[in-house]
Amino acid sequence: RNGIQRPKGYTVSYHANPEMEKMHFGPKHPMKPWRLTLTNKIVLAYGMHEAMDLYIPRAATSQELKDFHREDYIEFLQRVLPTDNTWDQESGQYLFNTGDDCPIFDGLYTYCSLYAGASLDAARKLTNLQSDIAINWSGGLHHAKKTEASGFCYINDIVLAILQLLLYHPRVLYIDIDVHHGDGVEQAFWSTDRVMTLSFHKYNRAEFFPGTGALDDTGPLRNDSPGAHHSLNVPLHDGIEDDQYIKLFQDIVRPCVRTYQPTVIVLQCGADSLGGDRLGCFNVNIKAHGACVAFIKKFGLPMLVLGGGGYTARNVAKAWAYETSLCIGAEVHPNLPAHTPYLEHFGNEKTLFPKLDSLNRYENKNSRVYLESVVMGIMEQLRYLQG
Ligand code: TV1
Ligand code: CA
Ligand code: ZN
Repeated sequence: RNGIQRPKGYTVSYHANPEMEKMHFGPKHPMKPWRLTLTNKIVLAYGMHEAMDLYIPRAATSQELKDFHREDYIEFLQRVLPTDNTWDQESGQYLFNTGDDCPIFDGLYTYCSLYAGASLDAARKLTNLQSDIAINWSGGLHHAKKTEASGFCYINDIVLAILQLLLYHPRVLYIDIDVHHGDGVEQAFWSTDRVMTLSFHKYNRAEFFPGTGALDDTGPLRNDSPGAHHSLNVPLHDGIEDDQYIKLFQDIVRPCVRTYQPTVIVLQCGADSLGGDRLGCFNVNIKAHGACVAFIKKFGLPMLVLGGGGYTARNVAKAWAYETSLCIGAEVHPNLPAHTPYLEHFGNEKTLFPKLDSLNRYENKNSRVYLESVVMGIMEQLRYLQG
């Protein structure tokens, strides 16, 4: 069907639980789990399922969630109801940082345990050697902390998955192309040299969430701490363009892999770094976003591919479907198959690669000189690791 064949010589697994997709954060909230339905419909319409092992993952157990999160926080998530009063008089705050960004909605705990379960299953497929590339578009929720929710994230499935990988792998490279800084993952592995975190993001301390991830935030300051120089950040301004983004990504990732020599790579593919995203501010097109996935794949290391942000659902779905095709090494027709469900949702853009229209472009504030200085800053950090 559609000429989509299993990749030769390696296995790709795809972890998706349709139960997740029905969840609602609330009417005005930008996070729409429904974008996962749209993604899966495109993946299936192209026949990509023929080329992968499909799994409907189980929910993570509360015990598994406690491998990273504190017990009282997990118990809160398990118990709390949308009708509960979660305002704490003493601190003058909502409990565990829930509220506008991280509302308590119906099925919240199910939602959390499903996306975390999917990332754990995906990580275990890699450590079992049952797959070489494992995909979970419902995961990648990089802001969640040990004891609190943050930025639409409750459970940090990435941290849980990396903890699994660390049982078998000496060095994990985590790469994050979400437009926001991957602060929760960075913080969790701040003091170890067994995980290198690398986030590309829009940075503006005062005006853009979460306000961390400056070029000189690189790990503990004490040079004798193992984690020193193992947190890398690529702070960017509005409007970065395709060719700049691809070159920057390659110029930074290549030396990171050469220097750190990871045995597995975790890639968070947040699609809010695409042009036209409701919360983003870059001018990156789907092909360029996908070029990052294709570039990582070429290293031939086991790879965990996760979702993340992405708030213009039709673009998120196209990007993640295209990136699925890159993982299986299939060429797909640039027009969405005529039998794709919800095709009407894509209006008159039936192509996988819509052109970013000029109304949605941000003025490019990233000069060539600025980007060169960022690459130099990263190279400087890597020099500390060469011993
Ligand atoms: C309810 C309804 C919540 C409408 C939140 C945008 C909303 C935002 C909403 C929103 C919104 C943020 C902050 C301010 C913290 C707050 C999945 C007190 C139109 C990984 C998370 C961004 C990004 C959080 C998550 C950010 C991810 N932006 N409308 N909230 N301060 N929060 O700035 O990295 O993509 O915007
Ligand atoms: Ca990022
Ligand atoms: Zn984001």
